[in-house]
Amino acid sequence: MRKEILLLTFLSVALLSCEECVQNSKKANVKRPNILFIMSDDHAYQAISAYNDGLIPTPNIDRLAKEGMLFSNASVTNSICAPSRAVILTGKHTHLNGKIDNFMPFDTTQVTFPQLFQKAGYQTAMFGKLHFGNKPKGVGTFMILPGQGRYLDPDFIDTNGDTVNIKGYATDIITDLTLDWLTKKRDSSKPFMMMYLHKAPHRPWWPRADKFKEFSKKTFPVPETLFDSYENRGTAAKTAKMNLLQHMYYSYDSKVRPSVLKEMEEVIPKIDKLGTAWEDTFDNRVSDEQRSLYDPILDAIAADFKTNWPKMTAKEKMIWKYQRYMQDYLGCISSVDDNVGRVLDYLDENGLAENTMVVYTSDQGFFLGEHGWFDKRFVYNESFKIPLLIRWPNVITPNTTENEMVQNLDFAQTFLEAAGITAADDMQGESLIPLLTGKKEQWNREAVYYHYYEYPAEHMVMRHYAVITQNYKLVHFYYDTDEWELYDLKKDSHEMNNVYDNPAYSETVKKLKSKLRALRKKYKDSTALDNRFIKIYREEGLING
Ligand code: SGN
Ligand code: CA
Repeated sequence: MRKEILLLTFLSVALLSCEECVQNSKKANVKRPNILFIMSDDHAYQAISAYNDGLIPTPNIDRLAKEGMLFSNASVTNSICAPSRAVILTGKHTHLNGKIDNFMPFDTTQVTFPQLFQKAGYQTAMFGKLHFGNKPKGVGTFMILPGQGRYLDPDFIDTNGDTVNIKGYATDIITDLTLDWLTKKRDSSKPFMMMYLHKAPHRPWWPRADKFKEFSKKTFPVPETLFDSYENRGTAAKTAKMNLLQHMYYSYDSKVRPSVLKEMEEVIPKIDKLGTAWEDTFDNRVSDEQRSLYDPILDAIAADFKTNWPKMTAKEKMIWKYQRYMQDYLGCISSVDDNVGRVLDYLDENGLAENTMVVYTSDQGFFLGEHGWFDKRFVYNESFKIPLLIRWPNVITPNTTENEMVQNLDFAQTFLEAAGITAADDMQGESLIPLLTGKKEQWNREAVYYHYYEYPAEHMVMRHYAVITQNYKLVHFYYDTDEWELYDLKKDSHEMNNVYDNPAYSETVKKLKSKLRALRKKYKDSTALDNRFIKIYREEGLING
């Protein structure tokens, strides 16, 4: 197989510069693989049955694990949406591609991997959520959601820059667009690189009406750390604003109608001041027909809330919010899984499965009640780790699990090598091809690097960078604090005990600090850069003080 890949590499490098070679390769019938990159927004690995069978069956996504490889230790370099997407596209850490957070502009002079695919003769397309810029480079056809996008009757921006409104449910529509392109626009004489990018299951977690009904009747197991009181941790965990009980909105998130909250003003803490959010994401978006499907479930939630909420203990309230959260979040995922199934079936039925590398991942992890939280941002496992499943028939041994530490930073170089295209010199990841092809001896990564910036901002997760190995996680929180945390991952898998100050770990701290310094140097990150970004934040008025 390695030989074939080398051959592909040789041919494709030649393809970049030589039209004659294009003809020759056609004659030689060398088939470069198609790449189908499927990414959902905020899909926690805990909510994929191939990773955890306790929350929801995802038989279609699981097919990729059965027929390919599941990565148990895949992670992001910065657990937030647009930065993750910029890392994936450029193969560079956020401090180099400029997209350190959801606000900072992406440096559009950066080379992205779709540009390299397009140059090498691939047909490229993108459907769904990108979350920054409305004109992705190197993408022949696209229909992307503006910004975060909507679940119901969403708008899309097309390749001409026009805004098009499409009636229906976002997850279904994004799939329809993908299948329509594969059926009608695909040029079968060329390989394709398709990015199929779901908005679901991002907040505010609106499932399609039938799934809303189905999932609102379910009860889910409560995570062990739901009632975390953040002892033995530093300031960051204590001050983050993403606790289900304290920071989740009753209407916007838990779907209690605003009118009900108004009636109950005396018993509800005033955290539901989200302006017109309910109207913008639901009330003003649904047709009368859709509303009639949602109404009975909203009525049932309202009745339950009115009767029971005032009588509940704090613990019961937390569990109520958790169940409502899981019902909607997992209802959204159920649609994602169905639709992934539609696309996989299409590949099968049209003879495309064999020569297509299919990747399923998420732009970051997500807390599903662990530590009492929703959202992400922290380097703690649920937010740092991502699902990653890759199927590539005849290359990857089916039903294999890979435990090596890999990152979204590695995707660009992996896809490029699979297609035999030379990566840009300054890409910072490593191709996963040795792991996919069973050549583990060519892989020797001992640690990965993480850096989160978006603070002060929504959810108030402090700035931090970290080094992560298979056994330990050393984290430095900075900016308006200077605190270190160390987790012994083998003994403390839930990351509940910061052992940084425990003398038994002083040698470990020393070694990890030296690793961290080396990684910051290797990836060209530095305190000078940290300060530069803080200065820009201040100048742009994003930070007060
Ligand atoms: C929105 C959400 C946040 C979420 C960010 C970033 N709030 O602002 O809860 O952390 O997106 O998410 S909402 O009230 O607008 O729903 S990201 O995945 O796009 O980075
Ligand atoms: Ca996201």
